[in-house]
Amino acid sequence: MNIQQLAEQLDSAAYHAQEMAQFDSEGKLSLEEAYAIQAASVQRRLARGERRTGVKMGFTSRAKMLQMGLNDVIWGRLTDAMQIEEGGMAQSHKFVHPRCEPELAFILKRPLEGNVTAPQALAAVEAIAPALEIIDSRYKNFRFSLPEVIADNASSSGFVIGPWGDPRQDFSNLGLTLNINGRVVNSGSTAALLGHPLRSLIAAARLASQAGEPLQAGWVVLAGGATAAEWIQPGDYVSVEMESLGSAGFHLAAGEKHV
Ligand code: OOG
Ligand code: MG
Repeated sequence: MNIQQLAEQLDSAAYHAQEMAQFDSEGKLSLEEAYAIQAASVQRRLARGERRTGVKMGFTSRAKMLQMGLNDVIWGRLTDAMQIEEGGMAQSHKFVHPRCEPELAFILKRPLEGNVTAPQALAAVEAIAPALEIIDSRYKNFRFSLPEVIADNASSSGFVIGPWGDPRQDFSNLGLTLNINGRVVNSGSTAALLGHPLRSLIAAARLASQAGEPLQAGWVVLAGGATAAEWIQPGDYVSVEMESLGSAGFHLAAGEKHV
């Protein structure tokens, strides 16, 4: 299988919300090859008219590394079609087996390229917000090796962003909860994200630049799940509550799968 063929398979699995078999469960592909597959699959989304809007970071917390059994920070590409309006409705037929996790989002007012310092990163941030990511691995049983999850655009599927807040406040250790139907299912802190969420943004700037796609003004960066992810079901209302920044939520609608 070559890179284009795998990209097409993954893109089609995501488009039709149909699971596919793992193709490299032993993790033999190089990370370069895996990111090349990711880039080619996202290229297909752009060719259908989606617009690139940012980057998501993965495995930036211990909770997520432990849950998925992988220890390397990864990243994926976000498009406008993945964003769900705050308080809005996500269509369940668009997902294979969705999970949700609480995140912190950055939006940039300036490009951020290469190896940057924490003050440089912060100076490029327009605002921060509580966010939710819906991850949906295209692989059967949500199981994958490191190259496989990278090729699958780091399970990117959907995200919701809450109210934008002032980044000139201490957001290093904000308490947060993930709630399903009003019940707290997970709790944690933004400190879970590499010790400080800004480190996740710094890593995003470096990794995106290495890929030749440096972070742009106006782009969103999702800093990674601060707690383990939880399965979500049609009919659920899912929300994140973050100390001082507020909350964000969405409904997962019931619906038939399209094939
Ligand atoms: C991979 C994506 C990881 C995060 O925030 O850590 C991720 C996965 O867990 O399926 O989005
Ligand atoms: Mg995530």
